[in-house]
Amino acid sequence: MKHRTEDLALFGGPPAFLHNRRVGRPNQGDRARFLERMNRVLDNEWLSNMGPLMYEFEERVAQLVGVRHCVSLCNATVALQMLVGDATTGGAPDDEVIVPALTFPATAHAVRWRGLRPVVCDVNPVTGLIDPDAVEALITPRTRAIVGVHLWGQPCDVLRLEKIAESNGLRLFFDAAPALGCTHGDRPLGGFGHAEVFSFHATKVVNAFEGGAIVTDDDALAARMRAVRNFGFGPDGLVELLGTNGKLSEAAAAMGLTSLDALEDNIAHNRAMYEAYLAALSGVPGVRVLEYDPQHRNNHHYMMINVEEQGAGVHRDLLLEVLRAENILAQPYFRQAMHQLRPYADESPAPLPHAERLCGQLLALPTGPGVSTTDVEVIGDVVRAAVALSGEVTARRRTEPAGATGA
Ligand code: T4K
Repeated sequence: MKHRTEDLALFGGPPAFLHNRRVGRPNQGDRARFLERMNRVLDNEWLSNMGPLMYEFEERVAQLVGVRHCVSLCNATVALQMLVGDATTGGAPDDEVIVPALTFPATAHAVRWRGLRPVVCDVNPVTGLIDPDAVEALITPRTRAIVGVHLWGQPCDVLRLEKIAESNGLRLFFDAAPALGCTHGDRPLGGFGHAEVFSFHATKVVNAFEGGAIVTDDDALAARMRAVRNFGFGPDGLVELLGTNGKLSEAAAAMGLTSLDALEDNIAHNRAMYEAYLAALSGVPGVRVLEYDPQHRNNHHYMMINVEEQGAGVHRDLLLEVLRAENILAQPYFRQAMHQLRPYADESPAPLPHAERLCGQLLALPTGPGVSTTDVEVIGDVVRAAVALSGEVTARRRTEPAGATGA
């Protein structure tokens, strides 16, 4: 336990870890299985363009989620672009798509990338999920679609959003990038709205180096998405739609399958780390582990805390600095709300107070296979020390410029 500011690595003390503990360390699964799959890929001499491993990956994901179709893609951003484009075919450039303010920039960018207007919506002050009342208030005759985000694997208010979309004749998609293996009640996320999108980025609970998928029960939508991902080629080999190149390579599918094999073990490990963090951070003033509705299953891939400066005495960003100096590579997800991002700053001048506040308070702590319960105890001790010494830490950071301490 660090008792004085001098003990903190930020002020010259020895770091808590020699090798970093970080958010987003890839879940690679069994390396021998991956190499065996890669050997098959190389032996097949079929590296991309709808190969056998890609189809196997799609089948496995569709089965896991309980939907008829999984259209695998090169990443989730392209998946969102494809869905938004499909929802607004034949529309006008000022067509609107409602997106939450608290998400990764990809959600809003996908809308703008298709030349449409993302209308940014405030979120629930506790969960950070898109607020259905705020969604309703933003619907105009130009609204074409709503994109909810299952932030940190928590389900959006899917049933309410489905009703809102249906009664207003809107398309409803869910950005489920962080939410594979999560549920709403007993139903896996992936089966709600018109379609949902998963990310299989290196940092996600299932990693395919880079990858994504659209999952849906809509046969016609799935057929269009299969064409769009392949330059618009239809089953007869003729271009029938405006397409892109969104294909998932065989190497990505090999990693995706191997990582998928380990999904349940990873979720069990993450849950154990989550419980360990609850204990390690219990009673630290101003620091709260985000708690989830027990009716739904979370994959606990993101280990989120809320740092309230007033109670903790230290701002989230300074706590982040303290942790990073200790080789604890936490991540401030997210630093800015969507309407604060430069490309959108002119469009939605109204403040969105809940999202803005959460952007200054949320922090993702390391979890996943590279983190043990002992590590969690050490991380908990550093957080506890930073809060206990907050007055001095804040004062020293103000007077001692970065670098002067060797940090
Ligand atoms: N919608 C939502 C809600 C999303 O969260 C995301 C992606 C998307 C859509 C778009 O999905 P994709 O188009 O990417 O499929 C990371 C990921 O790049 C991004 O995919 C993810 N969300 C986001 C939440 O996290 P950064 O900017 O934080 O990445 P970076 O490079 O800072 O790395 C994060 C941590 O992961 C670090 O601690 C380092 C570690 N890391 C990273 C990589 C790439 C590794 O240990 N190994 C690695 O290979 O965005």
